[in-house]
Amino acid sequence: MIDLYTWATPNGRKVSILLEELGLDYQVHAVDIGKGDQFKPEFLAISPNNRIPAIIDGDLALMESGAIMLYLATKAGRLLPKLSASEAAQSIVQPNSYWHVMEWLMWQMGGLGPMLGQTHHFLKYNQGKSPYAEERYLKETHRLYGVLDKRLEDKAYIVDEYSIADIAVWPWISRFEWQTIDLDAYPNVKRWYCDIATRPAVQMGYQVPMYINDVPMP
Ligand SMILES: N[C@@H](CCC(=O)N[C@@H](CS)C(=O)NCC(=O)O)C(=O)O
Repeated sequence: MIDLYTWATPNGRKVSILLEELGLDYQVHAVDIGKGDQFKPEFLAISPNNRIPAIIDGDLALMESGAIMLYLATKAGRLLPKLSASEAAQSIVQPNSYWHVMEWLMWQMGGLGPMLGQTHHFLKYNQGKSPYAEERYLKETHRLYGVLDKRLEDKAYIVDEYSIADIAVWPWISRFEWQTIDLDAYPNVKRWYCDIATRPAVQMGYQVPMYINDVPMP
């Protein structure tokens, strides 16, 4: 049984959706980041950066959603392409889809998530306080949507088959309304988003640790 420490945010939903997709047993611990639960010593012992999500699996405590996703997909042997046994044994690196899943997971962790997080901060929660920041992050948000739209031009999923790359990106796009994004301007993102939204595991994982709203649909 995996313990999941989470809240109803894109980073939290990345992990709950993945756990649902993998069919792994887990129990949920709600960490109310609005009330400061993330600063409690018992949570800091698991997640020293005072951020959700975090998991405990046996002796292993993990923070950082990207690391958690890699761990869970590796443990289950699904949603992350495998390096061949000979590659792993000989430390040979070949240009296969494993590396492209890594590439887009890192894109989400280092770019999409942090930038859209700033867009939420300035455009949704602090509108009018910093026109410069609003303009900067909205422009960056459109740039990132453009990059994703181009990537999805000739693909059903971000890398060949449905993978943790899609699951990492999708919950951030689910906040398109917060970001003042009209998905009609990004038709490939819209098609991909709507397709993934219909998955039962996505519908379930979105509602962890509690129901806030239905999955937003354009
Ligand atoms: N890089 C981290 C970011 C996690 C993160 O920013 N979590 C937010 C919620 S989405 C949080 O816990 N915020 C609490 C705080 O800012 O104190 C990850 O991907 O896990």
